[in-house]
Amino acid sequence: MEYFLTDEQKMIIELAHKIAVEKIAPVTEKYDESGEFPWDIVKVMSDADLFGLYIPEAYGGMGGGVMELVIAVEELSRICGGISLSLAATALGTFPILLFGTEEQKKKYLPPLAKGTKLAAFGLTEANAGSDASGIETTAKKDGDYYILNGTKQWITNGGEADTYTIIAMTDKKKGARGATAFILEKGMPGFSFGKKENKMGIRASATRELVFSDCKVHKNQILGREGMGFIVAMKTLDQSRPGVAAQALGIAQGAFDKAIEYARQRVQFGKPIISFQAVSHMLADMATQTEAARALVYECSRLIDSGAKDVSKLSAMAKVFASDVAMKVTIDAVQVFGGYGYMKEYPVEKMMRDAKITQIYEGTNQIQRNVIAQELIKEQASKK
Ligand code: COS
Repeated sequence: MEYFLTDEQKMIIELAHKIAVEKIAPVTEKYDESGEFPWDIVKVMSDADLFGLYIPEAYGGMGGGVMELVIAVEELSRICGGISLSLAATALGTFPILLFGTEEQKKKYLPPLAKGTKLAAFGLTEANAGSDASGIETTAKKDGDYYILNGTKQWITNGGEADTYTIIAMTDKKKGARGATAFILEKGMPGFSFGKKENKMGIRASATRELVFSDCKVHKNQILGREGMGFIVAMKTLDQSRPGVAAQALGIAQGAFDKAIEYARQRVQFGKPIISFQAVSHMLADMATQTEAARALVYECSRLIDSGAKDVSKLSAMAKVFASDVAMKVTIDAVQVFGGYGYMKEYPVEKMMRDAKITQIYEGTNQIQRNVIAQELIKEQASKK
């Protein structure tokens, strides 16, 4: 399909493709097995300026937007949805600073994130607060010009590897969602430590850890936005970052389809390549159609965000829910096309199926995305009366 990409965007895709094929493909299995963090590939991506794609030039970035980020994440995810996450999760941790940071905060934190010499992470989720994000229990108690943070964040992508963290904590529990505040924290601050690295089903090249705050003293200058604005910071951040998850899912789907069609052309049964059987070719037709539809939605949503549109929650949730459901379906079907071989670790599609699953869960489960979409539809109807 023709998406009227600019020459610059086509170059980003070419560059990300080259990195994915030449640098990432040879090591995906290694990192999937070991679960180590792929710092060598992060270095390659940072040397190619991929970390700066969506960050303004004034802060050391390339001056693009969500669309530039999304096409790079998609291309990298075609080969490895775990390694590409070092970039997408850094964007998730960077958006709050881009959206709500003061000039001083932006000047301090964005340049190393744009260069990829430092990574970022976003700390909202807790053991008892996943979908119910306003139920967080981490507290930030005011103490003069400082806040004292106590609590534990769970399942934080890039946790322990990142240097810069946006953390949402309760400054006034009584106020519910309006009592949360967002802070920028740095690795190495006294009272800020990390829990064990999680052993996951998929995206195993990505680091997921707890963040533990034990009387961690943070200056009020580290607040993003204002005290009490943390929930809005989180929600606006997720509106911007969900297309990144969608792009990761889209890339995984495309990668699985690429492998499945190649295999279906080569695999001979009953004297013919299996692609010549309608049962298989119709599966491939559906996989290609669904992936293309996901791409159209993800690109449209990214462009809407980049146009400066204020209300992007609905489309952002639609892109995330659709692309991730497509990724799950397409990767399951890719395993099916491969048959018994698809179930074996020597072939790439079982990893893609494991990697796809998380895209239906994180940055808001797909059930929550449907709630967001439904809420927006109700609002639209009400405004028509
Ligand atoms: N932009 C701006 N404001 C928003 C917003 C958005 N996208 N979404 C909600 N808000 C505002 C609401 O307008 C409301 O403001 P008021 O207090 O002024 O009325 C406030 O935030 C609270 O919203 P709401 O009442 O809808 O909050 P709920 O506690 O019911 O939660 C959901 C809403 C479920 C949508 C939210 O908790 C959520 O997104 N959960 C999933 C969290 C998630 O994605 N976790 C993954 C973590 S990152 S890997």
